[in-house]
Amino acid sequence: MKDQIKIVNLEIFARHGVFPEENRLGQKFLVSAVLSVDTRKAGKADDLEASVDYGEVCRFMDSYMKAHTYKLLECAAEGLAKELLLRTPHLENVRLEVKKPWAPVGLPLETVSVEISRGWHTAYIALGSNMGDRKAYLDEAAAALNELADTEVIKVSSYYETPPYGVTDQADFLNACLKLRTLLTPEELLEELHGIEQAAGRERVIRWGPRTLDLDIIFYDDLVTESEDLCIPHVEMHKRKFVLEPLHEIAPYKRHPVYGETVREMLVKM
Ligand code: A4P
Ligand code: MG
Repeated sequence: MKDQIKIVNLEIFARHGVFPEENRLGQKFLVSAVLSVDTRKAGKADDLEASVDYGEVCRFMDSYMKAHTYKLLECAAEGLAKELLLRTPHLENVRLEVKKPWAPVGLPLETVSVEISRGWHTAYIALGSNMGDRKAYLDEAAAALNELADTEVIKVSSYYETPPYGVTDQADFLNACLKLRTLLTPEELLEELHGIEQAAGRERVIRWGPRTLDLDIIFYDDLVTESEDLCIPHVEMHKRKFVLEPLHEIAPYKRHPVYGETVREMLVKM
């Protein structure tokens, strides 16, 4: 189990609710948080800087809950979790419960609440371009990903000149991989990738054909998922030197969650 810092039933007077009276008069909310933080360093050095200051977290939760007026507890919890993750160093995950003991239901209940768990995820993205100013497209894609509010680019590989794979009568590609951390779900991340491809003038004409910019999700944590729009890990990644080579530069020992092999092992087999 990860180390946890727990805050139980912080009492906050705020104005969330679907009824106008609730927004006007306000009522009591109780907020609990389980903060996943590696406390080992702080525990050995007795240094607050290496951990999360729960006093600061309490003060922020109090001010956030008071500064906004949402209809739904879901919305208060979602916004609070996101802001906590963005502003609190060392915080990896937060489980938040927002209780409303005076919920105007007209029946004698003890409390109603919404509980959510949110955290940082690590994803690897493959980048490719074989039209126009290829280097500029890759540079701009990395910058655009880093500019997303909930996403931070951590590592970018070198750029590799590669012969076309699949449809071979087209120009050479420039390929790269990057590592990012994000609060986005895989579906939300894919949507952002599509937006960045479109901003680069990407037109979907031929499958595997020439493109200004192609962005694929290779890994998302150790998630294994498939739907009509999204397959993670990327189905073809283990067959593609143009993915494995740059990926190996930034994550040689990352293990494929289905095949069980590291990136290095997959590359050696090519
Ligand atoms: N999709 C499903 N899973 C994913 C995922 N993990 N990441 C869906 C991203 N997208 C995923 O992709 C089609 C649809 O796949 C997406 O809308 C998404 O819903 P696309 O980018 O529109 O079409 P595509 O790129 O033409 O097809 P595909 O199969 O993604 O092609 P690849 O795999 O991207 O290959 N040779 C070299 N040397 N370097 C290259 O970069 N790239 C390709 C394209 C061919 N040959 C190449 C290179
Ligand atoms: Mg693609």
